[in-house]
Amino acid sequence: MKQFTADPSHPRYDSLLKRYILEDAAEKGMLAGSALIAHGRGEAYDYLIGEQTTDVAMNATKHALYELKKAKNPVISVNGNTTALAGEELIKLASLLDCPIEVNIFYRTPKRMEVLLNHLEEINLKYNLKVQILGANPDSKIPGLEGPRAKCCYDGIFSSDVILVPLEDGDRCEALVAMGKTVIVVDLNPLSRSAKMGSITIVDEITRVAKNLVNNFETQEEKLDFPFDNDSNLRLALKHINESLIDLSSIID
Ligand code: PTJ
Repeated sequence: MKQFTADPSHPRYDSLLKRYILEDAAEKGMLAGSALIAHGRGEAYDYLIGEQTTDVAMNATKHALYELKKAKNPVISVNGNTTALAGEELIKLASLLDCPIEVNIFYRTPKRMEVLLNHLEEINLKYNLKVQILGANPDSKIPGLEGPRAKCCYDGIFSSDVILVPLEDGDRCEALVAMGKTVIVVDLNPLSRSAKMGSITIVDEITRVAKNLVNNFETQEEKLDFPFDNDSNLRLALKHINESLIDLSSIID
């Protein structure tokens, strides 16, 4: 893999770095064939959002943290893109929550599973953490789904009451909600089916979200408005995009 040579002063440095990380992950066999297309769609929304964590997203993040901390059996489900972009921070979060991480991918092949599981175990070793990494031996099924994407672990996703599922697909999100779980979605597209199906949708980029969850873990003040209303959360996210577009159009004169 070629070296990443962009200068940190480059205005698109963060975006270039994420692309590089994903290219590298693709070479290692971690990603689905359509992973870069999915990332590109996310990038387009992030551009409209302003490549920042909005107040709306931070509020959803704090609600998510509240639910994860009070859960009996929380779990973090990761796919290829999420593992590549935010594996380190999510392992740290799992360690703080004392919960497992489960590799649960849409386009499941034994080879991809092996590479992703090894990648996460290496992060455990690097930080001297002991997070349980599940996914190698699925022994349960998500009811209502067919095919390999339904496979999951009883001690992880199946028994969880609160699940963090970044970049999830709509069907599986719906099936997890139908199991009675609190489903925390991370998706830059507030119009996606998962965004609409989730219990709490964080409309933000996964690397920023993972950092915010870890950084707010100890310090979070519990001044939150309950109950969390995901429909109004999504409406506010769309309002932010609408307002940014109006601001952006005013500079093209
Ligand atoms: O690793 P696998 O096999 O589980 O496959 C993972 C992908 C992402 C390829 C698969 O789940 C997929 O095709 O997803 P979709 O249906 O394209 O949805 C991905 C959603 O994530 C889109 O709505 C994007 O806007 C959003 N997204 C992409 N990158 C990011 C993101 N949201 C937050 N942070 C990102 N970095």
